[in-house]
Amino acid sequence: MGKLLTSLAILGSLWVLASCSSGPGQTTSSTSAQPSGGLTTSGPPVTVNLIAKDLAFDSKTIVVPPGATVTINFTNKDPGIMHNFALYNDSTAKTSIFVGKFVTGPGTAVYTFTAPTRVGDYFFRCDVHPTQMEGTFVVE
Ligand SMILES: [Cu+2]
Repeated sequence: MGKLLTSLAILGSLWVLASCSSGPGQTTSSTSAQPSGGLTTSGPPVTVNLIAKDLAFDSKTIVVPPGATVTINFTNKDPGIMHNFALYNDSTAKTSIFVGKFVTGPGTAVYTFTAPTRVGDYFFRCDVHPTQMEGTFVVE
């Protein structure tokens, strides 16, 4: 038991080191000395509710802090139609950051991923309807 906890602590430290070393100009303002018991994350947790309805997202813009642990509560309200949430570097959608599983409506999914640590505008869309369902994912 003690051994396991130690391993977890080491893993957590490595994770923090790894996430802090990426990207220049990062302000490490928050010394996240969280009490034990919680998972060590690379950023503050952010929860976003996103609804897909009538082949459209209810949000065109999602804003999160750099490196945030993002949880998207995704709801698909289109019966018999598949949607998802996928995050890409830019609107060419060549480089994916996170691709959520497809959900056939009516249905829900919870997507969790780590936001980019670099401030900027990214691109999200539904991979099933890439021209109809898209938005800007802002890291700031
Ligand atoms: Cu869709």
